[in-house]
Amino acid sequence: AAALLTACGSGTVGQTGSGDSAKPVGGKKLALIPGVQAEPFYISLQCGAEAEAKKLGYELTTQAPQKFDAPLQTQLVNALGSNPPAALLIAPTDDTAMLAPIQQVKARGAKIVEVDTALKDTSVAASSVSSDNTAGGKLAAQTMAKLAAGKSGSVLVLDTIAGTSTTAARAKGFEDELKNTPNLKSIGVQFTQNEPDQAAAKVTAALSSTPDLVGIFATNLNTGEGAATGLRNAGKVGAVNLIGFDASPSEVEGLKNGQYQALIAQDPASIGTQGVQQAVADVEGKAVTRNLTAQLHSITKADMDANSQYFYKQSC
Ligand code: T6T
Repeated sequence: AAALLTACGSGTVGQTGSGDSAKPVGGKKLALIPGVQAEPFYISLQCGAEAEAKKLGYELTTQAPQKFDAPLQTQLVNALGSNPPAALLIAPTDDTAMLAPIQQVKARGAKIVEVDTALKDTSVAASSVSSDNTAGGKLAAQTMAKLAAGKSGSVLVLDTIAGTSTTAARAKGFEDELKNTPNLKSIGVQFTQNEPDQAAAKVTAALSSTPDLVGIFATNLNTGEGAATGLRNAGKVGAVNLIGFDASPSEVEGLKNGQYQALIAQDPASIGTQGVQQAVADVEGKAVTRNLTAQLHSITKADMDANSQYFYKQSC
């Protein structure tokens, strides 16, 4: 009930055009169900999706769970009911648990497009649009190696919740690539349940168990925020290199004041735009591309002004 609900009217709600007898399921309605509400990555994605839907003459309605949580997201998917939209754009919060509810919507006739995260079962969605998250993890490892500048030490990886396809791919890409830098050794991937407090506690524990800790890779916004808190509490800001994923206003502020040494920014608006394009193509019986990616950018304090176009939005 507390989910965020916004609609972008196109003036064509429920219509398929005059004289159009073959009305597809859901008319010109699209539904977007992001991973979590009131969060700059998904807000920016929604902004891109809404603008594109409007351009193409579709109505896009967004409902997001209060937390990045499969049971909460399942309720929203189930609430689409027996009259689903023409297409559902969704960021599955769990690569397995979200399979059954999404399949049910598909069985009722809605086209399925994954935005950001994806299901393990690749047969459900017509199209998946995301960052190349494995490449993002690699980019973070290469940036970590550059920042270490030959210094030896240990590195901690903070993941979110097991079953999150995006952050899992980032962590794996990072660990695989780090093997090419023999002076840096990963002490492993730790899960934080996407809670900043848990990320902070993991950092506090790692600092005391691993005196040679020289770097942390935080695989998303909340893990980064928590890691920054952990380093601040221990007086280790700047002494341990922190690389975050995403470019929320608070992360950008953290980059500016030295809490992060680098951010890997995604292009969420482009994921939303491309997601709607694929959904509409599928609804209209046109060719659909199974996998599409959006650009990633490694940003440091030195080049942040030149990269401000990649910073996420709090509202459209
Ligand atoms: O990093 C993004 C998103 O790509 C990921 O799937 C979940 O976390 C974020 O939404 C950031 O909080």
